[in-house]
Amino acid sequence: MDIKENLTQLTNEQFGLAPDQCSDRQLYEALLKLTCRMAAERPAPAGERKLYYFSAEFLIGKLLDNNLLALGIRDQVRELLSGMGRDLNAVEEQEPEPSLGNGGLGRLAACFLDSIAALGLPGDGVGLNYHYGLFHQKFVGNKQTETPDPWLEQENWLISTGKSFTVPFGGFDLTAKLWDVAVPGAYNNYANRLHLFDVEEPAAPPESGINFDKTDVVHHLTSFLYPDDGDDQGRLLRVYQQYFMVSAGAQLILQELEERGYGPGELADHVAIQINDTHPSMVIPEMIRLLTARGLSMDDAISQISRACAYTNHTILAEALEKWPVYFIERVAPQLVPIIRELDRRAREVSSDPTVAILDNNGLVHMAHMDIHYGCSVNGVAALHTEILKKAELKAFYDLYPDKFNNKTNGVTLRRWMEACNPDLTALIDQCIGPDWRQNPDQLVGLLAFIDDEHVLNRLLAVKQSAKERFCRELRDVQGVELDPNSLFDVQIKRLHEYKRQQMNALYVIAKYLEIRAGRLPEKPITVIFGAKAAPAYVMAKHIIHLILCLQKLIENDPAVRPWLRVVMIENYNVTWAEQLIPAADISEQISLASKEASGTGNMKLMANGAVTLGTMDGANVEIAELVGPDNIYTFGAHSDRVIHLYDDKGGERYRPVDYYHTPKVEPLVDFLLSPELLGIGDPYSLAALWRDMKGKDWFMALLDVEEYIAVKDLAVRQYGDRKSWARKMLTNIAKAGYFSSDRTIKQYNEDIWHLG
Ligand code: 26V
Repeated sequence: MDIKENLTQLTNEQFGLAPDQCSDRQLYEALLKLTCRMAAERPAPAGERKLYYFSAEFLIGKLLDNNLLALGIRDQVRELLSGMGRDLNAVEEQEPEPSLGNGGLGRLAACFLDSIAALGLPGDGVGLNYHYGLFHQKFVGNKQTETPDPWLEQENWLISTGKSFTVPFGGFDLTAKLWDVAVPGAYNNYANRLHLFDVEEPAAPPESGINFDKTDVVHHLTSFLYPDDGDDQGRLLRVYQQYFMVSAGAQLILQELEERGYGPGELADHVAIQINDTHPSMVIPEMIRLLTARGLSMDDAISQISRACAYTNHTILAEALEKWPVYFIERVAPQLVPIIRELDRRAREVSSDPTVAILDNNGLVHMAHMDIHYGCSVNGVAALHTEILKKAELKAFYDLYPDKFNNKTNGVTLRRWMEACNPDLTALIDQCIGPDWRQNPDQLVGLLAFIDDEHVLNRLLAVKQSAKERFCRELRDVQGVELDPNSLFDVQIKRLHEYKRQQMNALYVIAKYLEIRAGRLPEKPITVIFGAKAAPAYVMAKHIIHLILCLQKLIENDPAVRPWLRVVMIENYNVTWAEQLIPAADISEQISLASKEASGTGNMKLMANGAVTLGTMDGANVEIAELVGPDNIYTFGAHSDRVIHLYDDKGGERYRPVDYYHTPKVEPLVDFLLSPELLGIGDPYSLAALWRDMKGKDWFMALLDVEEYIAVKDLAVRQYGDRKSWARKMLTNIAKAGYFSSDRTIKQYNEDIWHLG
């Protein structure tokens, strides 16, 4: 197909202009239409079984670049535009980012859709069409504020399907309209779909902030993505959202099954349903309801759904495991309650252990328990995480159903996280080992043949340097902050949560600040870069953001410290920022308290772009460490078994932060929160609250690991000075990143769970 002809036709039709007369915005709209059309015209992959990946979040990020790449026309379009003196990057900047996810879980779902399509497997996503996605973060007075982030412009990726389904809520029905986003597969001519359900009459944006009438379900059901952590309000709305998604999704599945010529009694032979965390768990009772309404017996309906469904667990944090009061479900979807009670009754026949019941004595429905009893597979997202599920969190279930448990270590799509976001690195790799690593990421190990090749090592350093310079320009233009691209870029980018321990990194900054003030300079200037959003109601997370922003300001205004140490927090960190920052990172901060980070996926993206991990033995860091070997990663901190022991109030020794606070090295760092320097900049109430918490509670044990953390980070900073040896570490990390391709992860899901044929 002739791209030039098509583009010309489109710009003529839309704007009455030739492409070279168009603005970047107009070119973006024309390219959007072109790629959307090309992708939508592609057929779906065939197969005996079709996967439906149910997820409350799909953090897809901008799509133009990704889709041009998958359609195989990216280079052509880039050349065409540059022939007209235009720059594809500038055109791509016009696209608003769809922020339909909070963080790791949502981005993983997006990577998975990309891989499912690239592997030519029949599999669609099912989710909700949030109008404002995750909030837009702005810093005002060194604090986070939140505003809505509308991404749905007139021109967007949604394809109107004309399909709709009636969702029967208690007391009223609501129509779920189906919109699709095409997901073209790289390396083939297929496309899958991301199905996003929406209400018929979405509400207008809120007047101010992100507050809205949470009781107006009819209009607001799809307004906002639920900010996962902490927000207690709107829990009922969340249940409405979940039932809306799964009821419409289950009806779509049955409609497609019928269109493919199969009856409801053949569901499991032709359908696989992946339940991404517990948000879509009500698909189980809902599908049972629909199957029995179509004539199946309860036994048969349960047998079908149990063979079709599989559940992925993404966290062991107790507060994140969903338990809905049965009266919520009574109100939202009363027709499910007798089914859930029956499922609970049958589960109690399998085991009399009350801890594995679905409905507990407090009237709470344990969503994960329903998934485990009535699904065919339970998986964790990294080897260590799955082991902890089996040995601790879900031990009673593992004893009951050992064969259901399996591990699927997460992965990321290297098409977006290397090829698209780091073209210079991609070109260097191509020159070294040829282009086939794209489809066989394990071939990246071929880079190890160049471990002593000075020319390649120097080029690798040059690629990193230019990514850092590019990032500095972007940050200056957008946020007005000037950084030194010759300093070491130490990067921690992820949601703000106490278990991820951004506060421990802040203590490192304080340690360096105090040393520099005392005349002891680091080997190399250091720039500590944070990107993080805090859930709007998560008070402690907001105190930590405040501390980091205060440190940023303190150091910016200190001419003695500023040349040696900088701190910057990126405003509104999102997928688009990640794509610019990850190629520029030298050190990848993965410092969660061991056992708490189920996997992490930023760790994988960063290593694939040549950042060296500084991390605890947590989540997928453990696998990274095994792959790259001790010379190519910096690990520290208490291991998960010790941490679990420290939490154990029966047999264990209870962790007491004061024991670690009262040491000559730690006390001055923590007390700096109440120093005149910081109190002069920040909110004394917020700083004092954080100080009190660190000393008295420190639930995620930052003080346990902080001394070792600082020592290891200092070592990394010193070793960074030996450029050749550092380049070897970078190369080794890139060479071993192939394992973390989500294509590998998806192949394993397919072989072990989905069997899409
Ligand atoms: C949810 C909540 C909800 C209520 C209060 C606290 C809390 C804390 C965390 C969460 C997140 C739950 C799910 C999640 O996003 N998990 C992430 O999934 C990623 C993909 O598997 C994985 O890489 C991350 O380690 C994991 O945190």
